[in-house]
Amino acid sequence: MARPLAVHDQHDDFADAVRTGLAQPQKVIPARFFYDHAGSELFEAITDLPEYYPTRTEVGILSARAAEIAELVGPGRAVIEFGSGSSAKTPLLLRAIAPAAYVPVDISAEFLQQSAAALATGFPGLPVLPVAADFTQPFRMPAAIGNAPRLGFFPGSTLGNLAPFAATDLLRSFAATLGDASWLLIGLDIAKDRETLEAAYDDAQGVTAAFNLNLLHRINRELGGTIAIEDFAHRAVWNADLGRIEMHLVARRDTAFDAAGQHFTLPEGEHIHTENSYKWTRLEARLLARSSGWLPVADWTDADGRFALHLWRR
Ligand code: AVI
Repeated sequence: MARPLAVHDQHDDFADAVRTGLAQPQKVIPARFFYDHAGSELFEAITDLPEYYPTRTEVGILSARAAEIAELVGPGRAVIEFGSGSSAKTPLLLRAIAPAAYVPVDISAEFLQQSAAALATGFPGLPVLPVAADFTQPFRMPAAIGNAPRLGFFPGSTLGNLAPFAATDLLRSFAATLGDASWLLIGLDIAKDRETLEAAYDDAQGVTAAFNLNLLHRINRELGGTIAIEDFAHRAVWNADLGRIEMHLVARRDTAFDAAGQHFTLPEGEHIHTENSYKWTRLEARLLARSSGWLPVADWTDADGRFALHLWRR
């Protein structure tokens, strides 16, 4: 089960974020709070939806291009995955590139142990060296990887859930953590037509709606919230000017509730902004690399040009 950007997820942090975010003129709750247990399971279900093309498209690109990627990066690399891999993507990469070691990095030690153990059984002889750390901050590599050259792996367009300035900060931090002569393989979703994008974030079965509304359930469960969930509706909209899908929770009628020790009122139509998911053209992705200390080496898309896998180096 993936937990994208599930950092700083302590209770106090959530309470503070709700108190601060709901007091702002444009109400906001950061997307990292989606990923409690229920939210992580809903995200897993999203990745299988017919409308949510990124996951299966990225897997397709990786399986078609794994040999080419292996040829470019060469054997004997330590693969550092930002977020612990549990998807089909990690084994595809590891099988192709003959790595010296695999280092999954995740904030949750428990989650990390489980996914590292599951992966290790499929790769006997490969040193699997999990690191429990917040990968949005520089962290120290396990000494056991020695001088093996490093390849960072950051699939899933997870970078898209960060504002552009935070995305460049994170990519710079990856560069510092991975060091000189390192490479980065990163999956980034591509900007495309409104219809495809909005369907991907507002599916017919309502799984993405449940994922978004789970934030309100989480406030009720964890922060003594009294939110009438049925007073809110899920909305996903493509903001073409900013190149991002936005998710909101919109008040369907005038509503009021207590949460995290405060009282909040929302008139009908007021909305809480819960997620941005940035999408990039090829040129934007290359500029993003250059502005954060990386050199674009190669990139691949699927036949419909929906999703891209980029290979960068220092
Ligand atoms: C985790 N992240 C890359 C997903 C995305 O597409 O932005 C989260 C998501 N939100 C709604 N659907 C999926």
